[in-house]
Amino acid sequence: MAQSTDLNLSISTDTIAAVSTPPGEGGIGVVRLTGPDAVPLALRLFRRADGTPLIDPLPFRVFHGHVVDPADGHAVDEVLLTTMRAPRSYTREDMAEISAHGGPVPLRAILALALAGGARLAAPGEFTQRAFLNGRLDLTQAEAVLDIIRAHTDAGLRAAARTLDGALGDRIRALRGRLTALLAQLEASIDFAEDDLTFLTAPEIDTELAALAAEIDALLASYARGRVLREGARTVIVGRPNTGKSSLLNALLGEARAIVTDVPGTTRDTLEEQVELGGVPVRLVDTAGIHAATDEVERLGVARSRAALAHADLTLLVLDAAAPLTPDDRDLLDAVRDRAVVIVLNKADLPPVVTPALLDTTAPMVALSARTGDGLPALEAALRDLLLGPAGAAESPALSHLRQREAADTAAAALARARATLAAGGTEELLAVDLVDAAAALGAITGDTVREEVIRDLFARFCVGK
Ligand SMILES: Nc1nc2c(ncn2[C@@H]2O[C@H](COP(=O)(O)OP(=O)(O)OP(=O)(O)O)[C@@H](O)[C@H]2O)c(=O)[nH]1
Ligand SMILES: [Mg+2]
Repeated sequence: MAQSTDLNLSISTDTIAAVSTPPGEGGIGVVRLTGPDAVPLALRLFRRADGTPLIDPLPFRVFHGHVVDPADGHAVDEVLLTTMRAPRSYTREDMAEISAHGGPVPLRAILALALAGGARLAAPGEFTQRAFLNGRLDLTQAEAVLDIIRAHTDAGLRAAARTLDGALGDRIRALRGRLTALLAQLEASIDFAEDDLTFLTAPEIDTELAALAAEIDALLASYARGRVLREGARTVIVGRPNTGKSSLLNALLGEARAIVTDVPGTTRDTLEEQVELGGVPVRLVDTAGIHAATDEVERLGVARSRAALAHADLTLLVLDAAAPLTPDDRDLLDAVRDRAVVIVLNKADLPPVVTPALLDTTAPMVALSARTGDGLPALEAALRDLLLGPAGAAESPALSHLRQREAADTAAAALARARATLAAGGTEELLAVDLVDAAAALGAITGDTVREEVIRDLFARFCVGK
């Protein structure tokens, strides 16, 4: 559970209301209220099924009845009302939730009555912002709420759920705690320098700094995985003409999306589709075969293929394993040498001509047949390993937002400065400055030491009602 923040943010204590379910039609829709007047306000709008008002309801119970317009006593909709008492609610304030029929008109009418009754319309993300300001969630958990709502795949959902559970925040706070302990030691050695006491030696301090730096590096390395799970990986299929790129796209999609013919140069423009491969959300891009093009349309297509290649998180280089390598194949093998790439030896249903031994590369290779589907699971496994790291790593908490990575970068830089200061025989005071910077940067990730604008920007990305 998150610690309460030591920020001096102005906590608004008025009562706010919003429709918390998405616009459009649904079986139910929810109007949510939070703040000191949330429960009495909801009660003023509510009549039980037998027509009597509800007075002093038991919290955490659901009541059946109607929302009525206090002005004329007319029933607006048949609803369920739930009341919650602080601090045992999402915001840690008193809350009321009115579950009505999920149409825009009844929900708007109920919201209008709540606003007329004294509530203010909630700003985007204001419910979650209150949960943060009241210490129920840290910033990594607030961001995980968004990641859960926007998850593309089950694996992405699991990662976000672990962060919401506090796994990332706990790890950051543990690191920050170690920095604080080190600082306390340094301060003691500054204060009691004249006494004959022994404190940590420079090598001991450096060992701890190196260990902390390694942990932060591991967190930084987790960002690639966290981002891919959250946003998906842009995966570009390249190769010379006719190797079966479009056939591979179709096989991975499970539908005949791209035109496939035996004429080289069939695909003339890039084509993008979203799929899930091995639990990873993937944006697949099919491209025109790369070669020395002769006509103008082909030349433009090839230029687009090269541009797509430049912006790929991952490349699938498709070779025709049933035909000898051509100079175009060799050029492409060179072009992808330093990239995250899987070499696909396609047309494995035909007698092999190109074998792994012939290719001078350390990249992972998968032999498959886009025509029969043989070998596709091996390609999914190779993709998953490249994007998420070896199995198991996916279970440890990962940074998933650029904001978090930038703060971790700042912390890593401060630690590197601290180690340089130590190596140069700098004073404890100088060392302490760097350690304070590193601790503050880590605190920014969880929201313990973050600036008010950052918090405002972050919650502005939420919708109203969250
Ligand atoms: N036997 C066999 N033929 C395949 C396989 N994959 C693709 N082909 C054939 O290879 C030819 C070219 O396939 P495409 O998928 O259009 O190849 P491409 O790389 O997209 O070609 P361009 O768009 O022209 O660059 C077609 O005749 C396919 O049927 C495979 O696994 N086995
Ligand atoms: Mg094609």
